[in-house]
Amino acid sequence: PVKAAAKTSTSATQTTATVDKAQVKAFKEQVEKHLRTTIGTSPVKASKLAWWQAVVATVNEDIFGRLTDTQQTHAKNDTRAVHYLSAEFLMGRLTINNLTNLEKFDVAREALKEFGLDINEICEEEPDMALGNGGLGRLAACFMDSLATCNYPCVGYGIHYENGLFRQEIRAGKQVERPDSWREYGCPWEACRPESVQNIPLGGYVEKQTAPDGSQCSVWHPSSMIKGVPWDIPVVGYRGSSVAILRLWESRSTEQFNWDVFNAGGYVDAQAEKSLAETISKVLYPNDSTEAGKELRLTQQYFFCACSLRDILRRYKRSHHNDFSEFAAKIAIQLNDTHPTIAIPELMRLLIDEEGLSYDQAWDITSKTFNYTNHTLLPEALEKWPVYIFEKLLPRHLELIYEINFRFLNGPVEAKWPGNNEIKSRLSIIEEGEVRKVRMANLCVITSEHVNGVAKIHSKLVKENLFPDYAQLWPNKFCNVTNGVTPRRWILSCNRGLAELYNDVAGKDWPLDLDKCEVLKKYADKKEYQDRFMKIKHDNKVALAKTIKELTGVEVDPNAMFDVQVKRLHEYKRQHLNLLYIMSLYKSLLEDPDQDIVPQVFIFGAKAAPAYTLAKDIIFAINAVGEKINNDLRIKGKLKVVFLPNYRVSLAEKIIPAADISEQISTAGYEASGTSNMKFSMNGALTLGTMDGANIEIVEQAGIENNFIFGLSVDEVLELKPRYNPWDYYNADHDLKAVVDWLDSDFFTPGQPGALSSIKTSLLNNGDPFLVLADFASYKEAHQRAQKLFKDKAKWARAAMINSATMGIFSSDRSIRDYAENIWTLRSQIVKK
Ligand code: NBY
Repeated sequence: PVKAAAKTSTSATQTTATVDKAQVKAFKEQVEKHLRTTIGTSPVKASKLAWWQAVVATVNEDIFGRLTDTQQTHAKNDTRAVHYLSAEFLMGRLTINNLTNLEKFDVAREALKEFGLDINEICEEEPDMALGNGGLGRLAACFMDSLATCNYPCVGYGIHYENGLFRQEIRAGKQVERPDSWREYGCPWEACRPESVQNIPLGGYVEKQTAPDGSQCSVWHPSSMIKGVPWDIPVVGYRGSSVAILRLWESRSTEQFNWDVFNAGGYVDAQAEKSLAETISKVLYPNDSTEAGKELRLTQQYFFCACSLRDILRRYKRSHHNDFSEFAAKIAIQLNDTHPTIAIPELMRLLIDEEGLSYDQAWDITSKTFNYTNHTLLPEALEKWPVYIFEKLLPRHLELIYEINFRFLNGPVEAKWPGNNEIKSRLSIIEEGEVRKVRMANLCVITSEHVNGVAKIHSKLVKENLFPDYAQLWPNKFCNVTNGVTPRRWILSCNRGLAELYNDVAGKDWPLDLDKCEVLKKYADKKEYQDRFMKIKHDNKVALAKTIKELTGVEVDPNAMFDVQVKRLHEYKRQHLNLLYIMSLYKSLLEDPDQDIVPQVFIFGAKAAPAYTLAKDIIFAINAVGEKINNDLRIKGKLKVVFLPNYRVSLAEKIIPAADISEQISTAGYEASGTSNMKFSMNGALTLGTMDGANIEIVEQAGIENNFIFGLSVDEVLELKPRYNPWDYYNADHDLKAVVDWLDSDFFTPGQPGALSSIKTSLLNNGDPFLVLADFASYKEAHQRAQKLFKDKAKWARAAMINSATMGIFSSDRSIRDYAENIWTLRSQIVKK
């Protein structure tokens, strides 16, 4: 049924779809109306920013109408809903996505063209909403898109950070952090909802009172109040199905905030005090593993959880008054990692102290309401808060945590392991020691109905290695939900050429059912389709080459193999393994410049946590090595290395569609899932990776023969780790030794000997904790396989097409349906127009 494939020569951003003239005219009129009456300018003098704002205002007209429909449907049916609590939502830009989901992108493009404007240029005006660090935050954003698309009643709750993740500049090869103020000129997508403001108590002390019947009760006397102001960001589902709400809380001071200072005539002092309350939502912590015991961080977590729970309770009580018997039937709460754990004792407190329920009633409800998703096995990344911080900020919550712990240890634990104090101390929420600590993950596991990991291997390790005792107690609590990504953003919006190919071979519904893309497999051996597929890739590479030139000044050849590693910088993700390989390739080219190798461009993007010194050293090393290689005429441009500054969602949308190779090279057992691995594969990159996280499931779908798998397995890592000696590998491998030693010279950093030595030190003297040297030889060999296949254009195209075609299960719609069916028992609701 498919027409000749090669005839449509589509560029990365152009589609050939015919666009309805009347719709274009209407869109144009609306944009012009908003330009004049909402923005207060006119077509002749409007800036690009003003045009963008007018486009958003136009789109919002559609969205807000559908939002009202959605909310009325849910209210009328009194539906069960899920509440996704996450300290991070990495939304990126919304314009192109919302246009795409409303099926208005082509209309908007044509309308703007008639004004003499390029839609992509106009949309470049939009700042990224970078309210997250990495995978965890982006997962939450993809889930919002899928929840809306699949019509599940839901609310996403998070923090309205004034400053998102820092903007990264590279100066003299080094990372410099700059503040990110994403709403400096206002964010036209968000709506403030003053009618839903909350007041949140904090600090103070707990008073013990004896009730008339002789029972003891606790009365919390907080020392201050913080105001929580909600900002709503509507998330529209594909084809406008339903509109989900992302509600982000901003902190403000209240009059109660240090009222005493104010009354004493300290007007100016009180104004200064104000800033303390307003600090709470000021900035996103830029750490993507753990954040060590910072008081402000716990305050942030508590603040947004307390606001969200009051919001949930308020809405529940509107239809059920003070009858809480239906609460757990109507409300599901998902904890995105342990960051919102404080919601557990807060719900207990609200039910007992504010609503007058008994402890048992409150526990019955709470333990049926919460579920917990784990995203990491790194022991240092499991959140633990010193008890003294709790005493100071949340004394009543600490009391409730002790009570939960007491009942747990003396109930289920004592019943299963009578008199076993060793197990009790392992399972306790409280860690004893010089500084007593609250283990947030233990509180989550004890309270939650379900605990899930984010890829099959990860969920197995969560159950067997991280929480083995809990798994003995409650084997059915533990489950898996493999991550996914939204195909609307990660194919349809960012790779229009590929989207059109899928429209042609799979029909237009594939963005709602990604399994449909599998038909492309049937064409994987047909030259005309291979050519079309590779033409799309080539066009995307041409576009990326232009971006690379603009951002770094480096010229790269779109015919070279684009080898990409973009993700947070972490030792376990092993960007330095990639770097060692590049150095060895460079070395062999210097030894034999006429060698027939595939020209390659190595592309990096990565932010390092500002206090993570070694991570920053690795960024510097990549830039130093790149500088040398890119300017070395002897190698005749066969090798280029570029580090793209300020990696973020909008840059990912340009990079991923242009990749040939996707580097997913974490030490096996350390990457919980990975999600960019899925995006790359969907867009036709081949994975060069370890058997870790979701890589395992990706090659299960796409075939191990269509990817380049290398390195130690999870079991082999666990076996080798205790007896690992990096020197054995260093001494046994000439090439490895040479490149590691190269780091110690001043070859890449003239005049600064030792500038790259910290990497060598970590690999040899600090024990190489992530087994970089152990995997080096195998990694090199995988690269050789990749080069060999790249030379065979037909075989490469076939493998790329099979990768793209078989990623159906990695749609976040599938993940969300898994959660809805197995964890939330949530039914979708068709929204009436
Ligand atoms: O979550 C990531 C995992 O590393 C990745 O394998 C997985 O695919 C993804 C989604 O499940 N984890 C992650 O991104 N974590 C963070 O960003 C993060 C942020 C803050 C803190 C800890 C972790 N914190 O303690 O503040």
